[in-house]
Amino acid sequence: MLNWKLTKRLFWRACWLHRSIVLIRFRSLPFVVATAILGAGGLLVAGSSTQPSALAQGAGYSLRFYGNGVGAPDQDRVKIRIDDPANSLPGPPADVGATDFTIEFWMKASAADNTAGPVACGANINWIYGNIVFDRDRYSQDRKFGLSIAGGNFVFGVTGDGTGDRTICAVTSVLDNQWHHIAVQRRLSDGWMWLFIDGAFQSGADGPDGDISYPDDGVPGNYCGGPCTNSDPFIVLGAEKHDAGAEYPSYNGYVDEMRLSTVLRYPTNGGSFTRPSLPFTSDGNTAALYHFDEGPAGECPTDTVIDDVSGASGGPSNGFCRYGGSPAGPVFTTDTPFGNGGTPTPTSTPTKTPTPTGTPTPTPTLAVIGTPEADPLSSLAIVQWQTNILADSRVRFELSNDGCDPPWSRIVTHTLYALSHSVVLTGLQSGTAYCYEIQSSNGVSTTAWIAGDPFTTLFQQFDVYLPLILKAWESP
Ligand SMILES: [Ca+2]
Ligand SMILES: [Ca+2]
Ligand SMILES: [Ca+2]
Ligand SMILES: [Ca+2]
Repeated sequence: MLNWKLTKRLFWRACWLHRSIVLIRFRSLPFVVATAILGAGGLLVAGSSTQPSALAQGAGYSLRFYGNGVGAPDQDRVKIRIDDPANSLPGPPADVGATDFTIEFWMKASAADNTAGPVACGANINWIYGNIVFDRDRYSQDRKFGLSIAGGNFVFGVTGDGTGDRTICAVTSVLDNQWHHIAVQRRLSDGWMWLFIDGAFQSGADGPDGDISYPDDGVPGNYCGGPCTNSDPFIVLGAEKHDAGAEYPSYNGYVDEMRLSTVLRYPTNGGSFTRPSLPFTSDGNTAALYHFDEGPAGECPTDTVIDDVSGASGGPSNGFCRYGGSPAGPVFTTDTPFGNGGTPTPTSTPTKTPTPTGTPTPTPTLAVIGTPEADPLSSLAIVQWQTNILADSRVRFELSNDGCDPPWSRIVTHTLYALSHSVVLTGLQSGTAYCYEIQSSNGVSTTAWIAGDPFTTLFQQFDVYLPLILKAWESP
């Protein structure tokens, strides 16, 4: 009798454990799946708007860089001055970072031409190891940021003013030789960063706080065979600005339609938006706007002006070409995202931008669906819940079972955004009742602490399965 009971219990336990393992394996995917769902949702909303009208603007030009980088120092790039080291006057409007900002542009490139391997994102400056597209670095100084492509994915990095570093990584490869819309935005108040590919939300993180604009009284460091006065106080497109070495590769591909804005143009709640289908226009929140339509096709000789047509007060923040390398770049080309008389690129269903200023698609308020549940073992428990939109995960609980009220002695946080949330509580005592509360937050709102169904840990642990579960949980 005892044996039968034990066998039966083991059987159900084994079933439960297998269920957990399967669930966990699937849960390594939900970020991508959720992004796709949200992206599809955004498309549906957009699909209910009007059909795309004939594109008014001519095809124009884009700029093609060749990624010469350190092989052609201070060449094969566009430079936009954002500060004059000789005085302490404010820089032109393209010197964003003292307010919220959005940086967006179109790009097209191949994997064969951009071979930087993937980087680990997190509290680091690893964006400098990708093929650098947009470089607002400062050599060994704070208040800097930039965008590169590492392992096929865009990487956005920010360093605060003594507040640390953060890089976030996209999950959708862009190196397929098709045009893609890239957008990043950063909130001044708390340093939150967001990254979007073709309107689809990729990742977000609580980045370093504070003003990251180029300091008006900034003094370039003496790291560039002399002071970095020819690189630090510029935005550089298409190259690693300092030519610091082959380990910091440069972007080899096309860029068109770049807009810098002093607001957050896109969703801040993990939602997505319909990618623009027309060249950008300027409005009161536009700091700089480059169509790269100067032309004609062919070389962009050194000192050719790249016009900022934003009309922003204090501007224009014009750039200029630095031509050279082998093959020599940059060159103007007629290959543009809205080229061929206005035929949109074939990579997605053409949809009209929600409004000319790119107002984000409306998204719902963050909420927890249903009641959180816990699956206990003897020394750990898996707490699970759902949210209606992507958000992070947090559980607080009491390690010794002295009640269900604050203060709570333990808190576990998962920063990766998800719709299905699972958090493992460890260090529990067997055969003990526990209470816990959960919370999710997405950078725009935070749910209340919500009490989940209490649980009692088991008396017996099944060690043979536990390493599998724990191992599965360790991989994000
Ligand atoms: Ca200055
Ligand atoms: Ca922060
Ligand atoms: Ca400045
Ligand atoms: Ca253009």
